[in-house]
Amino acid sequence: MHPNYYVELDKYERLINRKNEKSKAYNGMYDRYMYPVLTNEHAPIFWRYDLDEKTNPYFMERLGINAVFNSGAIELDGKYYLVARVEGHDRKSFFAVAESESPIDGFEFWDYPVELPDTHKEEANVYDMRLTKHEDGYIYGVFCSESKDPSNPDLSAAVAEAGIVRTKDLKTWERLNNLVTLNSPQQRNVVLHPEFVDGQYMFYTRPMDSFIDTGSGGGIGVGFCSDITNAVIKEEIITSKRKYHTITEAKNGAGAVPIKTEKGWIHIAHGVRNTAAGLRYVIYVFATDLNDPTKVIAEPSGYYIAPMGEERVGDVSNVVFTNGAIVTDSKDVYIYYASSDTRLHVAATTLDKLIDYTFNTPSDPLRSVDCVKQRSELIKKNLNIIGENR
Ligand code: M1P
Repeated sequence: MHPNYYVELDKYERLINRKNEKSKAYNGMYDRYMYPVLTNEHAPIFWRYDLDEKTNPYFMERLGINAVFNSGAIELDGKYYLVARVEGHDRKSFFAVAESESPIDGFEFWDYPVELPDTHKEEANVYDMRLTKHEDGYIYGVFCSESKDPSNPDLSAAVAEAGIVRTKDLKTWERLNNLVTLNSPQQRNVVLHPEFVDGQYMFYTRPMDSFIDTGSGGGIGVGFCSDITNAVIKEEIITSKRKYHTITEAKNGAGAVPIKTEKGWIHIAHGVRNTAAGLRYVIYVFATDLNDPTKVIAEPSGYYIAPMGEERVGDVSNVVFTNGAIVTDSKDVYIYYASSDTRLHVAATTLDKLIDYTFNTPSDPLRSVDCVKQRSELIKKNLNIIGENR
């Protein structure tokens, strides 16, 4: 064993054992935590270094980890599990399970990353798994399966599809056929709804004309299929539409698996707009009807989480993105969100607060003049309250 191993191990153990603390930033909607729950430094040393002094005399990192971010999340038997997107120095992403007794800190990766069955030989990259505990008894992982576009000579032309795996224990994964959407050439940010709808599996989709641009894809859609092992969606119905001059103008996409509440399904999704400095990704919330999950019944104005402070900078700056949240039996909600495609954070709230935010925050009036009216009404009401309390 190389002696430097113990130096690095000490740093790693201090990182894993560091207690997280609530950040002082306040908005009443959720608490941010000061430290990321997963970073590239959370990758075990034995994933990165060859510990053998003979073959690695200088104790060099041989297979470095560049980033750990967008993570599916699930609670099983009182423990918290994150299935994170881990990206090597070689740019390829893979999935790895990190486990903790606590939702806010102490996450440690299992010894080995997830070894997906190699059934899709054209696939070059996989990322952003959403974990759905489905009422059929399986835990499904739906993720982006990315391949080189064989019909386009451009070296960076790629095709994004939704890959599907299922498991009961996060250890053994059965790979199913990739989702087929007959009317959309590409898909990313696909999420499986946890319940059957009229006896069918329901997916949230995000139709796209090409790898980056949604183009004619109008927003987050839903589609149905009866056979999950050979999932084919014939028709997508667009539910949360992209809108001009809002946080979703350029793109949006489903995030965490929707949360069932007595008032509706709450979705924690992402919206993208273009700026002179490039795309800006924020997290937003909307709700759909319990009896008709294709119908949006509430959509608070603007963003729920935007990149803040150090979160603003990373490999893809000005991005926050979520693909996992956990609701505990005591109705606490933990939202795992990544910043700038680099590291993973947690924000904590309660189901009551999330419901209040979703159903009592005003919606976007879409025009400055109406936004001023909306704000002036709030100011007037508040000035009266302040006056009464003088
Ligand atoms: O780089 C920001 C995000 O970009 C993609 O999201 P979307 O498909 O909405 O553009 C995803 O690749 C995601 O992984 C990434 O965080």
